[in-house]
Amino acid sequence: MTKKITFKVQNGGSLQGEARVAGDKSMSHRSIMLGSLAEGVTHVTGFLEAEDALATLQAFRDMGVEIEQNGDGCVTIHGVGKHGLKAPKAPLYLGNSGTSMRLLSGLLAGQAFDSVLTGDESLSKRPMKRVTEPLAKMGADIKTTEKGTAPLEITGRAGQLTGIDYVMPMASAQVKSCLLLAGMYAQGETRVTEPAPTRDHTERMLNGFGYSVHVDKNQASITANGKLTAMTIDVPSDISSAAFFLVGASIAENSDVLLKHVGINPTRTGVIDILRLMGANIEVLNERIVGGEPVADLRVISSQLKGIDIPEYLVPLAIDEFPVLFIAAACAEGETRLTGAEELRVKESDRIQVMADGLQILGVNAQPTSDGMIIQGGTIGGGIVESHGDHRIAMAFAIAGLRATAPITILDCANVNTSFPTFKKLATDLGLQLTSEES
Ligand code: SPQ
Repeated sequence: MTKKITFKVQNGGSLQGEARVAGDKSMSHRSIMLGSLAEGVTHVTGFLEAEDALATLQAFRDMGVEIEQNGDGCVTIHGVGKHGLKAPKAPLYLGNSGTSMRLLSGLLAGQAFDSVLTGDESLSKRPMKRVTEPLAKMGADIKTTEKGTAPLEITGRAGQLTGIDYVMPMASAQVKSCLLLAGMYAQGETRVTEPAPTRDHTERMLNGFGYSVHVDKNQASITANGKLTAMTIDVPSDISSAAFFLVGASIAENSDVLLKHVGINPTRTGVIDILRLMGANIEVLNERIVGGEPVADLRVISSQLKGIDIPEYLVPLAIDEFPVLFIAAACAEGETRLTGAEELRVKESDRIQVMADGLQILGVNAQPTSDGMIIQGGTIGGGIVESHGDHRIAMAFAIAGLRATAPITILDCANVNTSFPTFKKLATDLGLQLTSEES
């Protein structure tokens, strides 16, 4: 049986010092996928050795790719080429990772073998029709449960997929990436149009591997003509992990933190924009380009935040940061309103309901709405909150302890290991009074 982890955070304190947070999860997944399909040996540094990205790594090992883990985020992938994957002997288990399942469904739809994708309880509840329906239009054969959830049973349709012109109903990097990966095996052109910009790591990394993806405004297109040539990839720190300390150092008195080597791809920096609109003091230092991705050091100093109406165009650019942004809102002066974020309801948990429930337990006036939340800033009290096995919710409530008036206990925190296994160590090194108990 998997162990239960409970976080206990003492209230108060400040954050000070320097940290390099965990590697970017989105880029780590994609480095394994594309490195496996490349010709030659790809070397990755900064790889996120956490459960989600390791689920992707294991899936490709199960499809015959030799992948060495050399420690400290260094991974060597012996690419098998675009047509070199082998049939897995058993279902591919993808744990908690939506990215693995949705991107792999596109990639595997056009292979010369069948496959089955499974996941844990949370992943098995997440909507998969958003990928299986457009894939079916391309000629894919994927069975889901009646509810449109995993397991996904994929019948390989090598040589039988056809490109489509797809206008996505929601802003989703996973749907976009899924269809681009399927498009690498389809006849003709596959075009994907997004309603708002989402993270573009797939497009950038494919181009880095020498496989052409054409991007024109909000449309990305790809064909089956091309090959991937091995390269080296330096994965920067994940801004979604850095976000916990951007908020923590903003809300805690006497804080001053420098976060090193953080990816600041403009499709990911909504959290900086939102915090700055709230009055945060964040400096972007030493900006540089590393392997086609912008990277910088981020310095953040305590400040009195104020409530805002979060502009809707920033929502997809900060989609994973709302749990901790709700904590920022709870510490701000005045009201913060989030709208246009219904996607938060179908993440690892219903992040609107679960955060509202936890904030209310801590005495915060937080009203969930169908597509967001209205939070009156004020005092955060102590209490026992549920993370519902959602890593970002567990870490967000741990950060809330910095401004709480009494200790906070957070239940069901084992999944912090899916994205940020070094969270507890880095957070305590910077000054958070956090302990954990296993049962
Ligand atoms: O992989 P998973 O479980 O879907 O992870 C999450 C997260 O919070 O870590 C979402 F719950 O991040 C997604 C993100 O929300 C990662 C991602 C990607 O790498 O392409 C894209 C976003 O999802 P979506 O549904 O908006 O495409």
